Amino acid sequence: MTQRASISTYGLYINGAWSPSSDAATETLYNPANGEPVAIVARATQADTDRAIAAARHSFHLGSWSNVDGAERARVLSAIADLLEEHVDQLSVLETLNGGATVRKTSLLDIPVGIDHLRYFAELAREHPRKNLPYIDFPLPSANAMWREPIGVCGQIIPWNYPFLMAIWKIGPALAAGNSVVLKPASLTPLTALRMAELIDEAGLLPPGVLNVLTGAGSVVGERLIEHPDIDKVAFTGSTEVGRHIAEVAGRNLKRVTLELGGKSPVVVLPDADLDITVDGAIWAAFMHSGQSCEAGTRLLLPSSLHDEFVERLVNRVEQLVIGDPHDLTTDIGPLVSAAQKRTVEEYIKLGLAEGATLRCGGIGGIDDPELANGHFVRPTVFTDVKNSMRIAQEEIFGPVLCVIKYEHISEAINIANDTSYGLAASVWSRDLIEAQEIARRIRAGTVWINDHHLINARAPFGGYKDSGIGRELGPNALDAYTEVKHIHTDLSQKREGRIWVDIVAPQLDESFAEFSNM
Ligand code: TAP
Repeated sequence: MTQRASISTYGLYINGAWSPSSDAATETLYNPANGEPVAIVARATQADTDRAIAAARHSFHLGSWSNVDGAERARVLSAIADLLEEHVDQLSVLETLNGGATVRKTSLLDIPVGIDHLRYFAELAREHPRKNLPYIDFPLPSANAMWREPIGVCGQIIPWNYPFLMAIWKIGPALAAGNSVVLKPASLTPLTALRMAELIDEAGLLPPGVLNVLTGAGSVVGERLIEHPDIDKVAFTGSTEVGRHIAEVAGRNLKRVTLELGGKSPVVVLPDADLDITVDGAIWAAFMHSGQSCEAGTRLLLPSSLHDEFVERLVNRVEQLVIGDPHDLTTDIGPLVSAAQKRTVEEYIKLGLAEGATLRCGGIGGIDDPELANGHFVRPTVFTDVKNSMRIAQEEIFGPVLCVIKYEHISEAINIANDTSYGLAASVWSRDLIEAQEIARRIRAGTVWINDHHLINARAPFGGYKDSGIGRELGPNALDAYTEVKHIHTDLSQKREGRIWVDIVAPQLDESFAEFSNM
Protein backbone atom coordinates (compact mmCIF):
# COMPACT_ATOMS: atom_id res chain seq x y z
CA MET A 1 0.00 0.00 0.00
CA THR A 2 1.48 3.35 -0.96
CA GLN A 3 1.52 6.54 1.06
CA ARG A 4 -0.83 9.01 -0.69
CA ALA A 5 0.34 12.33 0.67
CA SER A 6 3.32 13.85 2.44
CA ILE A 7 2.96 14.60 6.14
CA SER A 8 1.25 17.94 6.66
CA THR A 9 1.20 19.95 9.87
CA TYR A 10 -1.67 22.00 11.24
CA GLY A 11 -1.95 24.50 14.06
CA LEU A 12 -5.02 25.84 15.82
CA TYR A 13 -7.28 28.18 13.87
CA ILE A 14 -8.17 31.00 16.25
CA ASN A 15 -9.37 34.50 15.40
CA GLY A 16 -8.51 34.16 11.72
CA ALA A 17 -4.90 33.04 12.29
CA TRP A 18 -2.99 29.79 12.74
CA SER A 19 -0.94 29.20 15.87
CA PRO A 20 0.70 26.35 17.80
CA SER A 21 -0.84 25.33 21.09
CA SER A 22 0.23 27.35 24.13
CA ASP A 23 2.35 24.45 25.41
CA ALA A 24 3.55 23.48 21.89
CA ALA A 25 2.02 19.99 22.25
CA THR A 26 1.27 18.12 19.03
CA GLU A 27 -0.19 14.78 18.01
CA THR A 28 0.73 12.56 15.08
CA LEU A 29 -2.12 11.04 13.08
CA TYR A 30 -1.80 7.67 11.33
CA ASN A 31 -3.41 6.19 8.26
CA PRO A 32 -5.86 3.53 9.56
CA ALA A 33 -5.22 1.41 6.46
CA ASN A 34 -1.49 0.96 6.95
CA GLY A 35 -0.39 2.62 10.19
CA GLU A 36 1.81 5.19 8.44
CA PRO A 37 1.94 8.77 9.77
CA VAL A 38 -0.11 11.25 7.73
CA ALA A 39 -0.18 14.52 9.66
CA ILE A 40 0.88 16.33 12.81
CA VAL A 41 -1.69 18.52 14.52
CA ALA A 42 -1.58 20.87 17.50
CA ARG A 43 -3.20 19.77 20.77
CA ALA A 44 -5.03 22.74 22.24
CA THR A 45 -4.86 23.52 25.95
CA GLN A 46 -7.56 25.01 28.12
CA ALA A 47 -5.91 28.43 27.63
CA ASP A 48 -6.11 28.00 23.83
CA THR A 49 -9.76 27.05 24.15
CA ASP A 50 -10.45 30.16 26.23
CA ARG A 51 -8.69 32.27 23.58
CA ALA A 52 -10.85 30.78 20.81
CA ILE A 53 -14.03 31.35 22.83
CA ALA A 54 -12.99 34.97 23.52
CA ALA A 55 -12.33 35.53 19.80
CA ALA A 56 -15.72 34.09 18.91
CA ARG A 57 -17.45 36.19 21.57
CA HIS A 58 -15.68 39.36 20.39
CA SER A 59 -16.66 38.72 16.76
CA PHE A 60 -20.25 38.17 17.86
CA HIS A 61 -20.31 41.48 19.74
CA LEU A 62 -18.73 43.34 16.83
CA GLY A 63 -21.60 42.16 14.65
CA SER A 64 -19.28 41.57 11.71
CA TRP A 65 -21.25 38.38 11.01
CA SER A 66 -24.11 38.33 13.52
CA ASN A 67 -25.52 41.63 12.22
CA VAL A 68 -25.00 40.90 8.55
CA ASP A 69 -28.27 40.26 6.75
CA GLY A 70 -29.31 36.77 5.69
CA ALA A 71 -28.78 37.36 1.98
CA GLU A 72 -25.14 38.30 2.56
CA ARG A 73 -24.59 35.30 4.84
CA ALA A 74 -26.12 33.11 2.13
CA ARG A 75 -23.74 34.60 -0.45
CA VAL A 76 -20.69 33.85 1.74
CA LEU A 77 -21.80 30.28 2.56
CA SER A 78 -22.43 29.63 -1.15
CA ALA A 79 -18.96 30.98 -1.92
CA ILE A 80 -17.51 28.56 0.67
CA ALA A 81 -19.48 25.73 -0.99
CA ASP A 82 -18.04 26.73 -4.40
CA LEU A 83 -14.55 26.75 -2.94
CA LEU A 84 -14.99 23.32 -1.39
CA GLU A 85 -16.39 22.05 -4.69
CA GLU A 86 -13.16 23.08 -6.42
CA HIS A 87 -11.32 20.85 -3.92
CA VAL A 88 -13.60 17.80 -3.91
CA ASP A 89 -10.88 15.41 -5.07
CA GLN A 90 -8.34 16.66 -2.56
CA LEU A 91 -10.83 16.59 0.31
CA SER A 92 -12.02 13.08 -0.62
CA VAL A 93 -8.48 11.69 -0.58
CA LEU A 94 -7.73 13.47 2.69
CA GLU A 95 -10.89 12.08 4.28
CA THR A 96 -9.93 8.57 3.19
CA LEU A 97 -6.34 8.98 4.36
CA ASN A 98 -7.39 10.21 7.78
CA GLY A 99 -10.45 8.09 8.65
CA GLY A 100 -10.18 5.02 6.40
CA ALA A 101 -13.52 5.47 4.59
CA THR A 102 -13.25 4.12 1.04
CA VAL A 103 -12.52 6.77 -1.56
CA ARG A 104 -15.58 5.46 -3.41
CA LYS A 105 -17.64 6.67 -0.45
CA THR A 106 -15.77 9.89 0.32
CA SER A 107 -15.79 11.03 -3.32
CA LEU A 108 -19.39 9.99 -4.09
CA LEU A 109 -21.00 10.66 -0.75
CA ASP A 110 -19.20 12.39 2.11
CA ILE A 111 -17.66 15.40 0.40
CA PRO A 112 -20.22 16.17 -2.37
CA VAL A 113 -23.16 15.53 -0.05
CA GLY A 114 -21.55 17.76 2.61
CA ILE A 115 -21.21 20.56 0.04
CA ASP A 116 -24.84 20.08 -1.04
CA HIS A 117 -25.91 20.35 2.59
CA LEU A 118 -23.93 23.57 3.00
CA ARG A 119 -25.74 25.00 -0.04
CA TYR A 120 -29.04 24.12 1.63
CA PHE A 121 -28.01 25.96 4.82
CA ALA A 122 -27.13 28.96 2.62
CA GLU A 123 -30.68 28.84 1.20
CA LEU A 124 -32.09 28.84 4.73
CA ALA A 125 -29.94 31.87 5.61
CA ARG A 126 -31.53 33.77 2.74
CA GLU A 127 -35.05 33.25 4.06
CA HIS A 128 -36.16 36.28 6.00
CA PRO A 129 -35.75 35.56 9.71
CA ARG A 130 -38.63 37.92 10.62
CA LYS A 131 -42.20 36.79 10.48
CA ASN A 132 -45.26 38.98 11.05
CA LEU A 133 -47.88 37.51 13.35
CA PRO A 134 -51.62 38.03 12.75
CA TYR A 135 -52.90 41.55 13.48
CA ILE A 136 -54.00 41.96 17.10
CA ASP A 137 -56.69 44.55 18.01
CA PHE A 138 -57.26 43.78 21.69
CA PRO A 139 -56.88 45.43 24.16
CA LEU A 140 -55.60 48.07 21.69
CA PRO A 141 -54.30 47.59 18.15
CA SER A 142 -50.73 46.33 17.94
CA ALA A 143 -48.43 44.87 15.30
CA ASN A 144 -46.64 41.72 16.42
CA ALA A 145 -43.69 39.98 14.88
CA MET A 146 -41.35 37.11 15.61
CA TRP A 147 -37.67 37.65 15.00
CA ARG A 148 -35.14 34.86 14.94
CA GLU A 149 -31.76 35.98 16.20
CA PRO A 150 -28.46 34.10 16.54
CA ILE A 151 -27.88 32.53 19.95
CA GLY A 152 -24.29 33.72 20.29
CA VAL A 153 -21.20 31.51 20.51
CA CYS A 154 -21.64 27.83 19.68
CA GLY A 155 -19.29 25.11 20.93
CA GLN A 156 -19.48 22.26 18.43
CA ILE A 157 -18.02 18.81 19.08
CA ILE A 158 -17.96 16.15 16.36
CA PRO A 159 -17.03 12.45 16.04
CA TRP A 160 -14.61 10.59 13.79
CA ASN A 161 -16.98 8.63 11.56
CA TYR A 162 -18.05 11.39 9.10
CA PRO A 163 -15.54 14.15 9.82
CA PHE A 164 -16.33 16.47 6.88
CA LEU A 165 -20.10 15.95 6.83
CA MET A 166 -20.36 16.43 10.61
CA ALA A 167 -18.30 19.64 10.41
CA ILE A 168 -20.73 20.96 7.76
CA TRP A 169 -23.80 19.89 9.78
CA LYS A 170 -22.46 21.91 12.69
CA ILE A 171 -20.93 25.05 11.21
CA GLY A 172 -23.45 25.29 8.32
CA PRO A 173 -26.63 26.07 10.28
CA ALA A 174 -24.74 27.91 13.05
CA LEU A 175 -23.12 30.33 10.60
CA ALA A 176 -26.29 30.59 8.46
CA ALA A 177 -28.12 31.86 11.56
CA GLY A 178 -25.35 34.39 12.37
CA ASN A 179 -23.57 32.70 15.26
CA SER A 180 -19.84 32.52 15.90
CA VAL A 181 -18.38 29.05 16.25
CA VAL A 182 -15.67 27.06 18.01
CA LEU A 183 -15.49 23.66 16.31
CA LYS A 184 -13.70 20.71 17.93
CA PRO A 185 -13.19 17.82 15.50
CA ALA A 186 -12.52 14.32 16.83
CA SER A 187 -8.86 13.82 17.78
CA LEU A 188 -8.54 10.96 15.28
CA THR A 189 -9.96 12.74 12.22
CA PRO A 190 -9.53 16.52 12.15
CA LEU A 191 -7.88 16.86 8.72
CA THR A 192 -10.77 17.80 6.42
CA ALA A 193 -12.16 20.32 8.95
CA LEU A 194 -8.70 21.88 9.21
CA ARG A 195 -8.30 21.96 5.41
CA MET A 196 -11.73 23.57 5.14
CA ALA A 197 -10.69 26.27 7.62
CA GLU A 198 -7.49 26.77 5.63
CA LEU A 199 -9.43 27.26 2.38
CA ILE A 200 -11.91 29.68 3.99
CA ASP A 201 -9.04 31.58 5.58
CA GLU A 202 -7.01 31.87 2.38
CA ALA A 203 -10.06 33.18 0.53
CA GLY A 204 -10.81 35.66 3.34
CA LEU A 205 -14.46 34.65 3.35
CA LEU A 206 -15.30 35.08 7.04
CA PRO A 207 -14.45 37.86 9.49
CA PRO A 208 -11.80 36.86 12.10
CA GLY A 209 -13.15 34.96 15.09
CA VAL A 210 -16.40 33.84 13.47
CA LEU A 211 -15.04 30.35 12.76
CA ASN A 212 -12.43 28.81 15.06
CA VAL A 213 -11.19 25.22 14.77
CA LEU A 214 -9.41 23.59 17.69
CA THR A 215 -7.76 20.18 17.66
CA GLY A 216 -7.24 18.60 21.07
CA ALA A 217 -8.59 16.13 23.57
CA GLY A 218 -12.27 15.87 24.39
CA SER A 219 -11.30 15.83 28.07
CA VAL A 220 -9.61 19.25 27.69
CA VAL A 221 -11.09 21.22 24.75
CA GLY A 222 -14.49 19.49 24.82
CA GLU A 223 -14.88 19.85 28.59
CA ARG A 224 -13.97 23.52 28.43
CA LEU A 225 -16.45 24.17 25.64
CA ILE A 226 -19.34 22.63 27.53
CA GLU A 227 -18.70 24.44 30.82
CA HIS A 228 -17.43 27.87 29.66
CA PRO A 229 -19.84 30.71 30.54
CA ASP A 230 -19.28 32.41 27.18
CA ILE A 231 -20.52 29.40 25.23
CA ASP A 232 -24.25 29.88 24.64
CA LYS A 233 -24.99 26.64 22.82
CA VAL A 234 -23.38 23.21 22.64
CA ALA A 235 -23.97 20.97 19.62
CA PHE A 236 -22.60 17.44 19.96
CA THR A 237 -22.51 14.29 17.85
CA GLY A 238 -20.94 11.18 19.31
CA SER A 239 -21.46 8.48 21.91
CA THR A 240 -24.52 8.38 24.16
CA GLU A 241 -22.23 8.20 27.20
CA VAL A 242 -20.48 11.51 26.45
CA GLY A 243 -23.78 13.01 25.26
CA ARG A 244 -25.36 12.25 28.64
CA HIS A 245 -22.45 13.95 30.41
CA ILE A 246 -22.75 17.01 28.14
CA ALA A 247 -26.49 17.25 28.80
CA GLU A 248 -25.81 17.22 32.56
CA VAL A 249 -23.18 19.96 32.42
CA ALA A 250 -25.14 22.06 29.91
CA GLY A 251 -28.27 21.62 32.03
CA ARG A 252 -26.50 22.97 35.14
CA ASN A 253 -25.42 26.04 33.19
CA LEU A 254 -28.69 26.36 31.23
CA LYS A 255 -26.92 26.26 27.89
CA ARG A 256 -28.85 25.40 24.75
CA VAL A 257 -27.89 21.91 23.68
CA THR A 258 -28.52 19.54 20.78
CA LEU A 259 -27.28 15.95 20.88
CA GLU A 260 -27.06 13.41 18.07
CA LEU A 261 -26.04 10.13 19.68
CA GLY A 262 -25.90 6.41 19.07
CA GLY A 263 -28.24 3.94 17.42
CA LYS A 264 -29.03 0.27 16.97
CA SER A 265 -31.31 0.57 13.99
CA PRO A 266 -33.66 -2.26 12.97
CA VAL A 267 -34.01 -3.33 9.35
CA VAL A 268 -37.49 -4.85 9.24
CA VAL A 269 -38.03 -7.17 6.27
CA LEU A 270 -41.65 -8.14 5.53
CA PRO A 271 -42.55 -11.52 3.99
CA ASP A 272 -43.38 -9.92 0.61
CA ALA A 273 -40.08 -8.01 0.29
CA ASP A 274 -38.30 -8.03 -3.08
CA LEU A 275 -35.16 -10.00 -2.24
CA ASP A 276 -33.10 -8.57 -5.10
CA ILE A 277 -33.48 -5.11 -3.57
CA THR A 278 -33.55 -6.15 0.07
CA VAL A 279 -30.50 -8.42 0.34
CA ASP A 280 -28.23 -5.74 -1.13
CA GLY A 281 -30.14 -3.14 0.90
CA ALA A 282 -29.40 -5.01 4.13
CA ILE A 283 -25.69 -5.12 3.22
CA TRP A 284 -25.72 -1.39 2.46
CA ALA A 285 -27.56 -0.71 5.75
CA ALA A 286 -25.15 -2.73 7.90
CA PHE A 287 -21.74 -2.47 6.27
CA MET A 288 -21.52 1.01 4.75
CA HIS A 289 -18.33 2.54 6.22
CA SER A 290 -17.65 -0.80 7.95
CA GLY A 291 -20.70 -0.24 10.14
CA GLN A 292 -19.29 2.94 11.69
CA SER A 293 -22.49 4.96 11.27
CA CYS A 294 -24.88 5.93 14.04
CA GLU A 295 -27.87 5.03 11.81
CA ALA A 296 -26.37 1.71 10.59
CA GLY A 297 -28.96 -1.06 10.22
CA THR A 298 -27.36 -3.51 12.63
CA ARG A 299 -30.41 -5.60 13.60
CA LEU A 300 -31.87 -7.46 10.63
CA LEU A 301 -35.38 -8.70 11.44
CA LEU A 302 -36.37 -11.55 9.10
CA PRO A 303 -39.71 -13.38 8.94
CA SER A 304 -39.26 -17.12 9.51
CA SER A 305 -40.77 -17.76 6.04
CA LEU A 306 -37.85 -15.95 4.36
CA HIS A 307 -35.09 -16.46 6.92
CA ASP A 308 -33.08 -19.34 5.48
CA GLU A 309 -33.14 -18.23 1.83
CA PHE A 310 -32.40 -14.62 2.81
CA VAL A 311 -29.46 -15.58 5.05
CA GLU A 312 -27.97 -17.82 2.40
CA ARG A 313 -28.11 -15.07 -0.23
CA LEU A 314 -26.85 -12.48 2.24
CA VAL A 315 -23.86 -14.50 3.43
CA ASN A 316 -22.98 -15.40 -0.13
CA ARG A 317 -22.87 -11.70 -1.11
CA VAL A 318 -21.06 -10.58 2.05
CA GLU A 319 -18.30 -13.14 1.55
CA GLN A 320 -17.62 -11.62 -1.86
CA LEU A 321 -17.12 -8.06 -0.58
CA VAL A 322 -13.62 -6.80 -1.32
CA ILE A 323 -11.70 -5.76 1.79
CA GLY A 324 -8.71 -3.60 1.04
CA ASP A 325 -6.94 -0.31 0.52
CA PRO A 326 -9.64 2.36 0.87
CA HIS A 327 -7.88 4.47 -1.79
CA ASP A 328 -8.54 1.73 -4.33
CA LEU A 329 -11.79 2.30 -6.22
CA THR A 330 -12.46 -1.46 -6.30
CA THR A 331 -12.50 -1.73 -2.48
CA ASP A 332 -15.88 -2.32 -0.84
CA ILE A 333 -14.82 -2.46 2.82
CA GLY A 334 -12.03 -0.32 4.29
CA PRO A 335 -10.42 -0.40 7.73
CA LEU A 336 -11.92 0.71 11.01
CA VAL A 337 -10.77 4.09 12.24
CA SER A 338 -8.30 2.92 14.91
CA ALA A 339 -6.72 -0.05 16.63
CA ALA A 340 -8.89 0.70 19.68
CA GLN A 341 -12.08 0.54 17.61
CA LYS A 342 -10.92 -2.75 16.06
CA ARG A 343 -10.32 -4.18 19.56
CA THR A 344 -13.80 -3.07 20.68
CA VAL A 345 -15.44 -4.72 17.67
CA GLU A 346 -13.47 -7.95 18.16
CA GLU A 347 -14.55 -8.05 21.80
CA TYR A 348 -18.17 -7.84 20.63
CA ILE A 349 -17.60 -10.70 18.17
CA LYS A 350 -16.25 -12.84 21.04
CA LEU A 351 -19.23 -11.78 23.13
CA GLY A 352 -21.67 -12.79 20.38
CA LEU A 353 -20.16 -16.28 20.33
CA ALA A 354 -20.28 -16.46 24.12
CA GLU A 355 -23.93 -15.36 24.12
CA GLY A 356 -24.81 -18.28 21.82
CA ALA A 357 -25.25 -16.55 18.46
CA THR A 358 -24.15 -18.45 15.33
CA LEU A 359 -21.30 -16.91 13.35
CA ARG A 360 -22.24 -17.26 9.66
CA CYS A 361 -19.39 -15.27 8.11
CA GLY A 362 -16.60 -12.90 9.06
CA GLY A 363 -15.31 -13.06 12.62
CA ILE A 364 -11.89 -12.32 14.06
CA GLY A 365 -8.79 -12.47 11.84
CA GLY A 366 -8.90 -14.15 8.45
CA ILE A 367 -7.27 -11.28 6.54
CA ASP A 368 -4.14 -12.74 4.99
CA ASP A 369 -3.07 -10.00 2.58
CA PRO A 370 0.33 -8.77 3.93
CA GLU A 371 -0.45 -5.31 2.49
CA LEU A 372 -3.27 -5.02 5.04
CA ALA A 373 -1.31 -6.36 8.01
CA ASN A 374 -0.85 -2.96 9.69
CA GLY A 375 -4.38 -1.71 9.02
CA HIS A 376 -7.38 -1.96 11.35
CA PHE A 377 -9.43 -4.33 9.19
CA VAL A 378 -12.32 -6.49 10.40
CA ARG A 379 -14.22 -8.74 8.00
CA PRO A 380 -17.96 -8.07 7.66
CA THR A 381 -19.54 -10.39 10.19
CA VAL A 382 -23.03 -11.90 10.25
CA PHE A 383 -24.52 -13.54 13.33
CA THR A 384 -27.76 -15.54 13.15
CA ASP A 385 -29.79 -17.04 16.03
CA VAL A 386 -29.53 -13.69 17.77
CA LYS A 387 -32.02 -12.89 20.54
CA ASN A 388 -32.85 -9.22 20.88
CA SER A 389 -31.98 -9.39 24.58
CA MET A 390 -28.34 -10.28 23.82
CA ARG A 391 -25.80 -7.53 24.36
CA ILE A 392 -24.69 -7.71 20.71
CA ALA A 393 -28.28 -6.80 19.76
CA GLN A 394 -28.65 -4.05 22.36
CA GLU A 395 -25.30 -2.24 22.39
CA GLU A 396 -23.84 -0.04 19.68
CA ILE A 397 -20.84 -1.96 18.27
CA PHE A 398 -19.83 0.61 15.64
CA GLY A 399 -18.22 -1.95 13.39
CA PRO A 400 -19.17 -4.43 10.64
CA VAL A 401 -21.30 -6.77 12.75
CA LEU A 402 -24.84 -7.64 11.68
CA CYS A 403 -27.27 -9.43 14.02
CA VAL A 404 -30.02 -11.45 12.32
CA ILE A 405 -33.15 -11.91 14.43
CA LYS A 406 -35.97 -14.22 13.32
CA TYR A 407 -39.63 -13.29 13.90
CA GLU A 408 -42.99 -15.01 13.34
CA HIS A 409 -45.57 -12.20 13.22
CA ILE A 410 -45.23 -8.57 12.22
CA SER A 411 -46.45 -7.38 15.65
CA GLU A 412 -43.50 -9.29 17.14
CA ALA A 413 -41.14 -7.60 14.65
CA ILE A 414 -42.42 -4.16 15.69
CA ASN A 415 -41.95 -5.02 19.37
CA ILE A 416 -38.38 -6.17 18.68
CA ALA A 417 -37.68 -3.06 16.58
CA ASN A 418 -38.77 -0.86 19.51
CA ASP A 419 -37.13 -2.97 22.23
CA THR A 420 -33.98 -0.86 22.40
CA SER A 421 -32.85 2.19 24.31
CA TYR A 422 -32.07 3.86 20.99
CA GLY A 423 -34.40 5.47 18.46
CA LEU A 424 -32.36 7.07 15.73
CA ALA A 425 -33.40 5.30 12.54
CA ALA A 426 -34.99 2.18 11.02
CA SER A 427 -35.92 0.75 7.66
CA VAL A 428 -38.89 -1.30 6.48
CA TRP A 429 -38.70 -3.44 3.35
CA SER A 430 -41.87 -4.52 1.55
CA ARG A 431 -43.69 -4.38 -1.79
CA ASP A 432 -46.78 -3.15 0.10
CA LEU A 433 -46.01 0.53 0.62
CA ILE A 434 -49.20 1.17 2.60
CA GLU A 435 -48.39 -1.54 5.12
CA ALA A 436 -44.76 -0.39 5.24
CA GLN A 437 -45.91 3.14 6.12
CA GLU A 438 -48.20 1.79 8.83
CA ILE A 439 -45.24 -0.07 10.35
CA ALA A 440 -43.02 3.01 9.97
CA ARG A 441 -45.59 4.92 12.03
CA ARG A 442 -45.31 2.37 14.85
CA ILE A 443 -41.50 2.39 15.04
CA ARG A 444 -40.14 4.86 17.57
CA ALA A 445 -37.28 6.40 15.61
CA GLY A 446 -36.45 9.80 14.13
CA THR A 447 -36.08 8.53 10.56
CA VAL A 448 -37.66 5.47 8.94
CA TRP A 449 -36.72 4.61 5.37
CA ILE A 450 -39.02 2.40 3.32
CA ASN A 451 -37.08 0.15 0.94
CA ASP A 452 -33.87 2.08 1.60
CA HIS A 453 -31.46 3.02 4.37
CA HIS A 454 -28.88 5.76 5.21
CA LEU A 455 -30.40 8.29 2.78
CA ILE A 456 -30.04 11.40 4.90
CA ASN A 457 -31.20 14.49 3.07
CA ALA A 458 -30.47 18.08 4.04
CA ARG A 459 -34.11 18.92 3.31
CA ALA A 460 -35.48 16.47 5.91
CA PRO A 461 -34.90 16.52 9.68
CA PHE A 462 -32.53 14.01 11.28
CA GLY A 463 -32.19 13.11 14.97
CA GLY A 464 -33.19 10.62 17.58
CA TYR A 465 -35.90 9.46 19.94
CA LYS A 466 -34.95 8.10 23.39
CA ASP A 467 -31.19 7.68 24.06
CA SER A 468 -30.35 8.65 20.49
CA GLY A 469 -30.40 12.32 21.33
CA ILE A 470 -32.20 15.60 21.74
CA GLY A 471 -33.24 17.87 18.88
CA ARG A 472 -33.06 17.64 15.12
CA GLU A 473 -30.46 18.65 12.57
CA LEU A 474 -31.15 19.44 8.90
CA GLY A 475 -34.62 19.97 7.42
CA PRO A 476 -36.55 23.22 6.95
CA ASN A 477 -36.21 24.05 10.67
CA ALA A 478 -32.46 23.41 10.84
CA LEU A 479 -31.72 26.98 11.94
CA ASP A 480 -34.21 26.87 14.84
CA ALA A 481 -31.69 25.15 17.10
CA TYR A 482 -29.24 27.99 16.40
CA THR A 483 -31.58 30.91 17.06
CA GLU A 484 -33.44 32.55 19.90
CA VAL A 485 -36.99 33.66 19.17
CA LYS A 486 -37.86 37.25 20.00
CA HIS A 487 -41.39 38.62 20.08
CA ILE A 488 -41.69 42.30 19.09
CA HIS A 489 -44.94 44.04 20.09
CA THR A 490 -45.49 47.48 18.53
CA ASP A 491 -48.37 49.60 19.86
CA LEU A 492 -50.38 51.05 17.00
CA SER A 493 -52.90 53.13 19.01
CA GLN A 494 -50.40 55.85 19.96
CA LYS A 495 -52.72 57.18 22.67
CA ARG A 496 -52.99 57.00 26.48
CA GLU A 497 -56.78 56.64 26.44
CA GLY A 498 -58.03 53.09 26.80
CA ARG A 499 -54.90 51.73 28.50
CA ILE A 500 -56.82 50.51 31.49
CA TRP A 501 -54.03 48.10 32.39
CA VAL A 502 -51.70 51.05 33.03
CA ASP A 503 -54.34 52.46 35.43
CA ILE A 504 -53.69 49.48 37.68
CA VAL A 505 -50.47 51.14 38.79
CA ALA A 506 -50.59 54.67 37.39
CA PRO A 507 -54.29 55.67 37.30
CA GLN A 508 -55.30 58.56 35.08
CA LEU A 509 -56.84 61.30 37.21
CA ASP A 510 -59.86 62.04 35.01
CA GLU A 511 -63.38 62.95 36.25
CA SER A 512 -64.70 59.45 36.60
CA PHE A 513 -61.69 58.49 38.66
CA ALA A 514 -62.18 61.61 40.88
CA GLU A 515 -65.84 60.64 41.45
CA PHE A 516 -64.75 57.14 42.29
CA SER A 517 -62.22 58.38 44.85
CA ASN A 518 -64.79 60.79 46.51
CA MET A 519 -67.25 58.00 47.33
P1 TAP B 1 -17.02 10.11 21.85
O1 TAP B 1 -16.10 9.85 22.98
O2 TAP B 1 -18.41 10.39 22.12
O3 TAP B 1 -16.35 11.32 21.01
C1 TAP B 1 -17.06 12.21 20.19
C2 TAP B 1 -16.47 13.61 20.34
O4 TAP B 1 -16.61 14.04 21.69
C3 TAP B 1 -14.99 13.68 20.04
O5 TAP B 1 -14.68 14.93 19.44
C4 TAP B 1 -14.38 13.59 21.42
O6 TAP B 1 -13.09 14.13 21.50
C5 TAP B 1 -15.36 14.43 22.22
N1 TAP B 1 -15.34 14.18 23.67
C6 TAP B 1 -14.91 13.06 24.31
N2 TAP B 1 -15.05 13.22 25.64
C7 TAP B 1 -15.59 14.45 25.83
C8 TAP B 1 -15.95 15.19 26.99
N3 TAP B 1 -15.82 14.70 28.22
N4 TAP B 1 -16.48 16.42 26.83
C9 TAP B 1 -16.64 16.93 25.60
N5 TAP B 1 -16.27 16.29 24.47
C10 TAP B 1 -15.77 15.06 24.57
O7 TAP B 1 -16.95 8.94 20.84
P2 TAP B 1 -15.66 8.07 20.50
O8 TAP B 1 -14.77 7.81 21.67
O9 TAP B 1 -15.03 8.74 19.36
O10 TAP B 1 -16.34 6.71 20.11
C11 TAP B 1 -16.82 5.87 21.15
C12 TAP B 1 -18.09 5.21 20.73
O11 TAP B 1 -19.06 6.22 20.49
C13 TAP B 1 -18.03 4.45 19.42
O12 TAP B 1 -17.55 3.16 19.58
C14 TAP B 1 -19.44 4.48 18.98
O13 TAP B 1 -20.19 3.48 19.61
C15 TAP B 1 -19.92 5.82 19.45
N6 TAP B 1 -19.87 6.84 18.39
C16 TAP B 1 -21.07 7.29 17.99
C17 TAP B 1 -21.08 8.24 16.99
C18 TAP B 1 -22.39 8.76 16.53
S1 TAP B 1 -22.45 9.60 15.18
N7 TAP B 1 -23.47 8.55 17.19
C19 TAP B 1 -19.93 8.72 16.39
C20 TAP B 1 -18.71 8.24 16.88
C21 TAP B 1 -18.72 7.30 17.88
P3 TAP B 1 -11.80 13.17 21.27
O14 TAP B 1 -11.91 12.70 19.88
O15 TAP B 1 -10.68 14.08 21.52
O16 TAP B 1 -11.94 12.06 22.26
